[in-house]
Amino acid sequence: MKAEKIWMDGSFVDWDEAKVHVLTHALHYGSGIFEGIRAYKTEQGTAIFRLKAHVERLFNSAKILKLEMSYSRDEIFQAIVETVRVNRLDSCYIRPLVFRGYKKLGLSPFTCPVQVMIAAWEWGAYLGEEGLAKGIRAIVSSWQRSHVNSTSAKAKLCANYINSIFANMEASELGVEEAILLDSNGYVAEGPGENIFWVKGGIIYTPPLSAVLEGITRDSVITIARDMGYEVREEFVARDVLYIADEAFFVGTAAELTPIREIDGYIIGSGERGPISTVVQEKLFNTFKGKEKEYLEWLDFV
Ligand code: PPE
Repeated sequence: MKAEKIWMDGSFVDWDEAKVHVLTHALHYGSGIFEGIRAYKTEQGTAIFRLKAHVERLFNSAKILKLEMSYSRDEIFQAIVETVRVNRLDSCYIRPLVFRGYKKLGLSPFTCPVQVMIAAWEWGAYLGEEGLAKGIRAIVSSWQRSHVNSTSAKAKLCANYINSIFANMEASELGVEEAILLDSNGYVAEGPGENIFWVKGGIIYTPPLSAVLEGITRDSVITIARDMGYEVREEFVARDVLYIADEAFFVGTAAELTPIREIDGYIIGSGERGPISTVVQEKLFNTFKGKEKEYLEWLDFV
């Protein structure tokens, strides 16, 4: 994973020179927020998917963590576009990060400067090409999502991802590709870096937005599925509902739409990518590539 330049605090620096001090506040306490965005190669050139929504969420996350941004939404939007352009990337993943830098250690963050960086690089299928086509295996993690009074799920906080990392390590040590986390009430919440959907009797379900990140892919999938005529419901359910679902899938910027074929050893549906997952995935992937006219407004061309 490498590209040429990284945008750091207002200017481009060489990839290998984008460095911070070891006493950076965020390195010790996770006091940062980030975004994950993808750009895709389309017939009309490289396009960034739902950039406005990602910039909006970045600013909301910054507000929740009280990180004063010295750039406007428009400046960050332009800097992200420029980062893709200067690196001459077509399909890529983009990672903006806003964090407390180095000045004085100790929990109180306010004396530490707010730093901003934007990197972009080529990143293929998050859970493997085969996973996109055939589905992956998952477990329900013994780690649960943090209670809404323990952290903010609305903010894409660096520190939140420790919870995700525990779940990820557990899944990989058990030999499956991904974990599913329950919320503090025991209901299905999301993956470590994905929202989750399942299908039962032709209806598509996903958990409500409470302890889960308000995913932009989640929103896109709900919109696309409803436009296709499917009913989409938001419901709190226990893990056993997943075991008897007809289909299940993860969605996220990195994971795109990845079917889940097995959960805790239970085969989901027919054990392969289900029919509704297949058509929604196809529509979503065509949308990314600018092939769906009705969703062209979601693309910003580089
Ligand atoms: N939940 C979580 C916890 C999450 O981190 C993501 C994105 C989502 C849901 C889906 O949100 P959206 O990308 O807006 O559809 N996870 C990012 C980081 C993954 C990583 O490994 O790093 C991502 O997909 O970019």
